[in-house]
Amino acid sequence: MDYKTVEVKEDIIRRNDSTADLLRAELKKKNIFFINLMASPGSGKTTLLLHLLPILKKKYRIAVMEADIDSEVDAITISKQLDIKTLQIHTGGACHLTAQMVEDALKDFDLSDIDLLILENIGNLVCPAEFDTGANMNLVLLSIPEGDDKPLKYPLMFEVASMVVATKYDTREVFDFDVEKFHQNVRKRNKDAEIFETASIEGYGIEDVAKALDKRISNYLN
Ligand SMILES: Nc1nc2c(ncn2[C@@H]2O[C@H](COP(=O)(O)OP(=O)(O)OP(=O)(O)O)[C@@H](O)[C@H]2O)c(=O)[nH]1
Ligand SMILES: [Mg+2]
Repeated sequence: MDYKTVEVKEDIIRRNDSTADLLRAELKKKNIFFINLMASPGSGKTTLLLHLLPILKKKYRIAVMEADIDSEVDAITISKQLDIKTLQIHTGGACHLTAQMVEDALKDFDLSDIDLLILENIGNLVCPAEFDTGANMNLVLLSIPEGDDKPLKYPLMFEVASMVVATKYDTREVFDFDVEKFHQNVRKRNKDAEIFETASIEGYGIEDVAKALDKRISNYLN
């Protein structure tokens, strides 16, 4: 049979990059700092936000976009517990968000009184890393139960990170997590990313993450 194969991935990613650049410029005009939060399913993204945002909320007006394949669970949790403006995005099966999907979602969102926009991306350690969402930084989490070797096995996620935060630090002994090895493995993928350890429920390390984020946000905003 006669057939043809067409490589489309590179073009999709190139087009996404230019949409992301335009979106970043639009948000800059509105004086909004945009954080893309990425990690595996159940790694503690929402729980970290629940403990981190009350600190950042003292200084910044925050909105959260929750991206999931389905359900409103995380959006309801954030808006109820933190009284923060929240938007739920459904991808209908897709395992990542493109910049276009973010831009489309933001059309229905009033950003006029917002300084800080946070996207909790779909729980996935692979696909979301491939797509620039238009964010100013990628905040990547790795939960202790996943293991200290994950930066070696899922390189791109750790390469695109500005900050890497280990979560569920309270479980490190049960899961035999080697913190030094974790740092070394992140460094193999990324020379510059700031690295933190947190246990959200106990509040461990949260102030340090908030301080580091505050520095980046305040440097960016007018
Ligand atoms: N022991 C411990 N458990 C935690 C910690 N942070 C989160 N968890 C638990 O981990 C589970 C998943 O947490 P979520 O915050 O829902 O994780 P998520 O990454 O937002 O999950 P998805 O949005 O479904 O991908 C919950 O049962 C949390 O209570 C922590 O610091 N320590
Ligand atoms: Mg969540």
